[in-house]
Amino acid sequence: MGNIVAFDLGASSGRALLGRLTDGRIEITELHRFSNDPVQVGDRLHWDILRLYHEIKQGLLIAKNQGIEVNSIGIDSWAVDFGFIGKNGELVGNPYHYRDRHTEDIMETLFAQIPASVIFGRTGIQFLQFNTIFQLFALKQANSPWLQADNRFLMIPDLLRYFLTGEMHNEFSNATTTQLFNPVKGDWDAELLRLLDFPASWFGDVLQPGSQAGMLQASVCEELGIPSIPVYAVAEHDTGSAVAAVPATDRSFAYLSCGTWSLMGTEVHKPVINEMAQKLNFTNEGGVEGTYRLLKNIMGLWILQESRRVWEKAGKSYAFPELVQLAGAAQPFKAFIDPDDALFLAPGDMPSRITQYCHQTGQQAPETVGEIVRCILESLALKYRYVFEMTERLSGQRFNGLHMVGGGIQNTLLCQWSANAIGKPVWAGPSEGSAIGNMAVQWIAQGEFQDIWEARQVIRDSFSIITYEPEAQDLWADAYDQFLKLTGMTE
Ligand code: LFR
Repeated sequence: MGNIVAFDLGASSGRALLGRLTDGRIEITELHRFSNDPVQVGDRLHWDILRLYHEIKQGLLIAKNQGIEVNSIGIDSWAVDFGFIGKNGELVGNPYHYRDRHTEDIMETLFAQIPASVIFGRTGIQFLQFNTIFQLFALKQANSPWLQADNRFLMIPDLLRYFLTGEMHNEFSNATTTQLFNPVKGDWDAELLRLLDFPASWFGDVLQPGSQAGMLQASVCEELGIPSIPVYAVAEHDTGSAVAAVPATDRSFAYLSCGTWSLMGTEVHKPVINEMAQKLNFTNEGGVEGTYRLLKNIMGLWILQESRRVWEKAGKSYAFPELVQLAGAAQPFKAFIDPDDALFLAPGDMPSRITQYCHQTGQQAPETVGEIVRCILESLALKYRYVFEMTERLSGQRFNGLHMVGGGIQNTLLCQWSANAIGKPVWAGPSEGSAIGNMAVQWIAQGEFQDIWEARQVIRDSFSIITYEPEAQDLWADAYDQFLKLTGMTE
């Protein structure tokens, strides 16, 4: 069977995975893995988009040098970020990182102009200060030279696809995360664009996942010495690809895509846009085959990743398994944080911010590395319970367990504690969820699978899924009460 390649770009690393279908099973092989290092320039934080493009080409070269004939490729990445292409076809400026501080405090300024309820009502997207709508608004307020009416707006995978193919398209799953797309109309929201004074000419046609979005252009083929191949628009928002790969059997299922972010929710066929969804700040992000992800962002392993970076800078390097081991040995339930407190969004010294949070909430702060990691992981698991129950309430469903996908499932302690916290089984796997979902959409487009449900069946048969049964439920139920009290969350 043909070979396809999924490029999956995460906030700290990217990979090129080769996918093959043999005897009804998916086999994946890593061709290339590279770091994705955000670059701070003065006060601003950027993505190194040209480096990412270089690494994508490296991935194609590696395949060629291994004698692999690639039939098609797809790219997925984090959402919301973008660049502009100028009239001369060139990139205008270096895309900003969504954790850049330029959108701090911007939400209220925008709401004074357009009420939050209008924006939510037209888009169904949760409010996060880094959503594209707020980034563009901040750029406009700063008179950014990017915002010429004849420039074209492309999101990160759109940009990379454009460099490869020379064609400019916006992909659907990512477009919905801008908070400028109207899921009911199925197009950019003309009224919001008018209210914001954003030219409609920035935004192009929106391709559904599974559409062919061009072929490798001649200059790329010449440079790499490879034949031209199709480039597919997949679910280019990595969370969209991850959820496409959830190996559920039940059509009503809850998932947690676990990585730098923890994205928890369920799949729905119609966006849920009502007062409760806005109050609980749930989102409706576009997915594959007309589905939507009714979900909520939880800060995720970011807090741990940043803590590790701080310890490393201080000369103490820890591997993740070592951190998990230290957490396992530390005293349970010593302190709790709300991982989604605004304190934890921007890069920085998380251990100090955890101390600050604990002091503000009258708790004794964790001190040792093990205690700090334990505090982060326990608080995440408890926050999962909170959001799991909200998802049930909002969607009117009861779930009999939780599917966890993504690199975070290598943290077995977190998987076990998640099961303990929600009091239901966790089914963990596959860990390369986004890349596999990216492949699934390419295979559906090529007629290898009939639809996403057939793909999910094959994913279930191809990868090992580990079940974690809940343990120590009474202790975790008590901890949950304390967590709610100390973090000020109400049910
Ligand atoms: C996860 C993710 C989330 C999105 C965040 C920022 O990688 O794509 O879904 O909210 O990154 O783009």
